[in-house]
Amino acid sequence: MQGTAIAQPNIALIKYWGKRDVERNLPAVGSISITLRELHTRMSVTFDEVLAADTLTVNDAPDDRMLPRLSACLDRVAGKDRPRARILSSCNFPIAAGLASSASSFAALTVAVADAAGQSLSTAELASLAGQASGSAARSLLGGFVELRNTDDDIEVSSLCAADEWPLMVVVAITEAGPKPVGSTEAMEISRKTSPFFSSWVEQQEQDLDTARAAIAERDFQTLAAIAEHNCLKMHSVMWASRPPMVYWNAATMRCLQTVRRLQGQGVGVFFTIDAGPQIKAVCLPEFAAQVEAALRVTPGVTDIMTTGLGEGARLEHME
Ligand code: 2P0
Repeated sequence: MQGTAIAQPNIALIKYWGKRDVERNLPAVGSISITLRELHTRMSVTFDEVLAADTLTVNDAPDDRMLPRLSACLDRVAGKDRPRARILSSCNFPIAAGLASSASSFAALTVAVADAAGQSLSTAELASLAGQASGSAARSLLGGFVELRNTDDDIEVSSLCAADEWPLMVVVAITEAGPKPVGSTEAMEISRKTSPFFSSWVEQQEQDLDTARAAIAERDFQTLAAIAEHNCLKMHSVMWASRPPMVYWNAATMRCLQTVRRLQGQGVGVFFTIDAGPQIKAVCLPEFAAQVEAALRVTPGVTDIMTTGLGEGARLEHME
């Protein structure tokens, strides 16, 4: 009746933006991500027949905001007539600020609730369930480089390369820790319905996935850097051209981007990516991590820095 799991967020190098089926939360496009190591979310689920309703505690404080989405995830895994549950969540990084907190939360929750319900599910089953809760969550089930593909009527995830087979580093520059103005779920629908670039975005995605997949197989950093930056800027162009426009960047985001460009000009192996928030993620070869971190730390507007390697997928944590 109890399960605890831990999962790390992932950062997409080839992005998921847009849905082909809103009801089932199926993505319009495939995506490729890296799972991080140092940032994590722990989710603990305890079913209790005595409880009248699900409860949620986030970082030791009662917090109902995410409860409807978490309860729906519990229903999908354990059935609607399940006992109510006490959910404890802890997270060591800012929530809902474009750092993929929903990915690690729903990956950990799906694994934890399956265990609490006494179910032994395959990665395919977990991916389908986690993906219905949050599209990017299915990718956090696996470690290292992960591809999410659309199948005929669902999604599937696979590992392209383990974390230790290409140990890239990621420097996350925080420019604003507050929650984002428009959540990704709503923003994606606005883009699909209004952006004149949305159809080209979807059409070109297979080509970007092919390029990135081959670059990862060959450990070709420059090719991966070029396609990841291109794909990221295309996604933001889709958002900027939406009505209303969605601009997640702030002035410091742009300054960080210029810092990365300057480093690249000096021969540093680094590239940027930006999600639905103002933070910059600078992905780099391990030998340049200290230099990238130092340069971003002194970039005006950067309030915090987190440097992390690549990590493993979601897993159960057994209590002593
Ligand atoms: C990604 N993002 O691939 C992209 C890039 C944000 C920008 O996946 O609606 O929170 O819950 O399926 O997973 C954020 O979207 O969206 C996301 P839902 P999710 O990482």
